[in-house]
Amino acid sequence: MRTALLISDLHLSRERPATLALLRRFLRDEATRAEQLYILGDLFDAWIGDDDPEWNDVIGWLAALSRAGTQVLFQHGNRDFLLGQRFVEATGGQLLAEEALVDLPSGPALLMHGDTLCRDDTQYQQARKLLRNSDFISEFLSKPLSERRIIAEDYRKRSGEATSLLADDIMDVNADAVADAFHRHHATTLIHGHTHRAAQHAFELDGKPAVRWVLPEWREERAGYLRSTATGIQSHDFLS
Ligand SMILES: [Mn+2]
Repeated sequence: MRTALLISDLHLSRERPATLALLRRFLRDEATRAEQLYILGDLFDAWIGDDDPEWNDVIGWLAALSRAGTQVLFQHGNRDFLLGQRFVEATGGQLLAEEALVDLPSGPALLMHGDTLCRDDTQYQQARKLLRNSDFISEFLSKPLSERRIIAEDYRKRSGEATSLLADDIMDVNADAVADAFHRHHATTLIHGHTHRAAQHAFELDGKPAVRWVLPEWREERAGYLRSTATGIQSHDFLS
C-alpha cells in the first residue's frame, strides 16, 4: 500500500542532539518503508546558506533515504527558507512550492509551512517580507559564513518564536487566511505545521466537509508525524 509520511518543525540544532538521533532512526525505520517523505518546513532551526558544511551528516542521511527509494520533498519554513538548489540536489530530493497541491495516497492535499496563515501577526509578516526580498537574500549570502552565523544567531535571540518551541509564543492561524488558501487551490484537505498546535480540525467549507491537519513540532523524546495511505490520514508518534 502506497504510504506517504509528513513531518515539519524539527528545528534541528546541535543544542538538541536527542532530536537529531530521533531523526536518524526515523529516517532508517519509518521513512524507508514509505514511498514519500514530505518535510513541510523548519527542518533546521536556522539555515545560513547551502555552502555551510554544518549539516552534512543530515544531508547524508537524507541522501541515503533517497537512494533507498523514498522520494524526499521539501518546503521552506520560516527558519530555513534559504534552503536552496544545492542542498536539495545533495539530498536527492525535490523542493516544492510554498503552497503545493499534491496527490497523497489518501487523496489531494494542499501542503504549506503555515506561517503565511498567521495573518494577524503583522509584525512577523512585515519582517517576512523583508527577509524574503531577493536583494536582501543575495546580500546576506554574499557575506562570509562566520558573519552570517553571527547575524542569524542575533536574529534568533531577538525573535520570540525562534527561542521557544511553545505554541503560546507563536500566533495561531487566521480563519480567513485558511479559507482563502482552501479556495485558492480548490482544496478539501490542508496540511501545515509552524504553529506547534498539532490537531485535526474538521469543519464545513461552502457546505462541504474540509479538514485541516496541523503537524506537531518535534521534541527530544517524541517525533510526531502524519501517515497518508489509501485508507486516510492518521497521526503517529515515533518515540525515542
Ligand atoms: Mn515555522
